[in-house]
Amino acid sequence: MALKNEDYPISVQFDFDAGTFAPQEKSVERKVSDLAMMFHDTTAVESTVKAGDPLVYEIFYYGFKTSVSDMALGTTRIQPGKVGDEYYMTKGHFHEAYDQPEIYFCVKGEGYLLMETHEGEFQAEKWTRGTISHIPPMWAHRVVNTGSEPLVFVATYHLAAGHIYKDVEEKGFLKCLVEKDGKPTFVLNDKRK
Ligand code: M6P
Ligand code: ZN
Repeated sequence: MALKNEDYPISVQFDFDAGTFAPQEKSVERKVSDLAMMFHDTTAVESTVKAGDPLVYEIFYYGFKTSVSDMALGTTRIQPGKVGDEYYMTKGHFHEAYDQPEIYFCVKGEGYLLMETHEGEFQAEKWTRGTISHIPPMWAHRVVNTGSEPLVFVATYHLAAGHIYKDVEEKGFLKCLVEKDGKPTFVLNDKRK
């Protein structure tokens, strides 16, 4: 089969200090207002948005699409911070394709990877620099930054996986991470009580 331009090997360069890589295809920013329905304290959401709507996280993408494959790279940089007592986190999503897994690699910072199935199985993985987690198909996934510096993780997945946000927007994850007595603490999500 004749090779097309996109079928040749390609590399990008990761910057461990910045938590980004170059070249990039695109990037997306999410602020507190983009995550308004995700945090449990709606009054704190309102006042944080009014006070300047800070950046929560950025995603940098590269899709290594070839004529026969669709491996993709995403790097996410979550700022340290809280809305009320709840730590900054990603929206979290299920994959559209039921048979698609993903690998997350924590390269900077500390926090938790929360995962949950439609059947209500919940699992949280403690993350420090160097933790690599496999997210099996059919588990929703969200990352929470409980540290005092940016949390950066690298994701690899197939573009065919797709994202479904609806379930997480409506019900959240079974547990939230809030600061209690200065420590990250799991509490049951109000929407599930
Ligand atoms: C990773 C990948 C992306 C995802 C991003 C942020 O980089 O899983 O597919 O978009 O994290 O997560 P979310 O889409 O839940 O905001
Ligand atoms: Zn995913």
